[in-house]
Amino acid sequence: MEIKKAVFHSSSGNMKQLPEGEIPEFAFVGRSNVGKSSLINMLCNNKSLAKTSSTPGKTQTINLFFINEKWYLVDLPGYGYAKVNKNARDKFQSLITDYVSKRETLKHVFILIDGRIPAQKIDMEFAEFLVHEEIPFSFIITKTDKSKQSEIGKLQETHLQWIHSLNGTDSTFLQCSSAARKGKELILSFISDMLSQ
Ligand SMILES: Nc1nc2c(ncn2[C@@H]2O[C@H](COP(=O)(O)OP(=O)(O)OP(=O)(O)O)[C@@H](O)[C@H]2O)c(=O)[nH]1
Ligand SMILES: [Mg+2]
Repeated sequence: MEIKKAVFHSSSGNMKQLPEGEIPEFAFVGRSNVGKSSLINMLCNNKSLAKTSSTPGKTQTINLFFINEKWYLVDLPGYGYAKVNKNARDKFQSLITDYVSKRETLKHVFILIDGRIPAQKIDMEFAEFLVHEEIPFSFIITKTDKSKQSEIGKLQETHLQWIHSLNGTDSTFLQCSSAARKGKELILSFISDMLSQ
């Protein structure tokens, strides 16, 4: 699939502001600074479509981008910067948990994982939350320009084992580098397959 048209649609601070309708949505979630907004820009060939920043916490709302006049790519705020030690669900802002658990047009969640650092408990806890809520998801390892394939392999294996221990199934892992413009075709063909199901 090629993205021929990508247009900013809306920015919502709560669920009520989201558009009604049947248009399918694909969302990017992950810790702040993992590269969610940069990946949207890379996929859409537009450096300034989603706002990015080296300071964590740039995206604060649910941002919808209308792709090829058929589906939405959804940029969410990051999780994991509030260092509270509550139960897993409370660690994620309610805007994110409400969106992923209640949004009926959400087809698939991509959990973005920073390829430069070891597996983080918070990402696994978020995956656990999605398993519990029965929301389909897969992983995208980001910033692969900054790490060795052997390290990425280890990171993937740790997450695979975790998911397997949670629900007895495997999970899909994709990789990308927005800086090196890698992973675009694979991610778009993955979404395209889901759209045609
Ligand atoms: N080296 C490298 N840096 C990247 C890549 N993708 C994003 N970055 C950098 O990482 C920082 C954060 O990127 P964002 O796309 O704003 O991250 P985000 O996940 O949207 O962050 P929040 O909106 O704060 O949750 C920026 O300084 C980007 O330039 C990548 O593939 N490689
Ligand atoms: Mg962002």
